[in-house]
Formats: sequence, C-alpha cells, structure tokens
Amino acid sequence: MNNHAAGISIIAFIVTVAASMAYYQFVYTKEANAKPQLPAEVLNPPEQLKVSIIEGSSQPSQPKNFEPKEIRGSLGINNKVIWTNHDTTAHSVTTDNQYNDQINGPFNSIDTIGLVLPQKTYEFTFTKDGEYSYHCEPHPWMTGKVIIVKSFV
Ligand SMILES: [Cu+2]
Repeated sequence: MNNHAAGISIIAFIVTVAASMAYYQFVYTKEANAKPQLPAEVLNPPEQLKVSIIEGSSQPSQPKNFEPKEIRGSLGINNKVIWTNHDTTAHSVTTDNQYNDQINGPFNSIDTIGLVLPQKTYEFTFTKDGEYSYHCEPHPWMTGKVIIVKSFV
C-alpha cells in the first residue's frame, strides 16, 4: 500500500467511526430514551379512584387505615388514584417494591410531596396495568393495594 492509499483508508475509517458515533448519539439513544407514546386518556384519565386515610390510622390497633384497602381501576378510564388524609397525623403512600411508573416516576409520595399532611391529598396515575402494593413509611402496618387492569372498551 502506498502512502496515498493509506491516507484514504485512514480518512475512510475516521468518517465511518464518526458516522456511527453520530448515529448512536442522535438516533439510537434518542429512541431508546424516548417515553412511550400513550393514549391521552391513559395519561389523564376521565375518572379517578379515591382512597381515604381514615382517622386513627396511625394506631396499630386500628385495623382500617387506607379505605378501601384494595381498589381497582381500568387503564384509560380511572387509572388515577387520589388519597386524602382524614387523620390528624401525617402519612405516606409508598410503593412496596420500588415501582417506578414509565411516565410518572416513583410511586411514592415522599419522592414528590413528602408526607401527606392532614386534610391534604396525594395523587398518582398508573400508566400500566398491574398490582401495586403500598404502605405508609412512618406506620408500616398501614398497607393497601391498587389493581389496574387493561380496558377492553
Ligand atoms: Cu401512616
């Protein structure tokens, strides 16, 4: 190989590497990191589910706390839950298993608003079907579950 041919092949090599780096940076990673496209009614459902944190929930002797303990909704209809604290103590709504929603991030009031103060609310929209167990961090005997099913309408 003469010097000229060697020079051309080095340039060709550099151009190839630069092109593949550009592809990786601007096309591949952008697609890989893109949030999924979801129907508007899943992102912002027309109805909400309501859970009450009843008075006395901070007492272990109180068997009811999150009321209802288990609540069920459908994607695109009512996959948004609003918890209202009717107790005189602050509580949290915290995922049992680090659930991180693809759109709305961690299912944990502590990560967004902190503890839910008396008379305040916490809301979370689940954008995927599944069973979501949760508890209260300061009072771990307080447990509940949200079940979201696919909608077939
Ligand atoms: Cu609590």
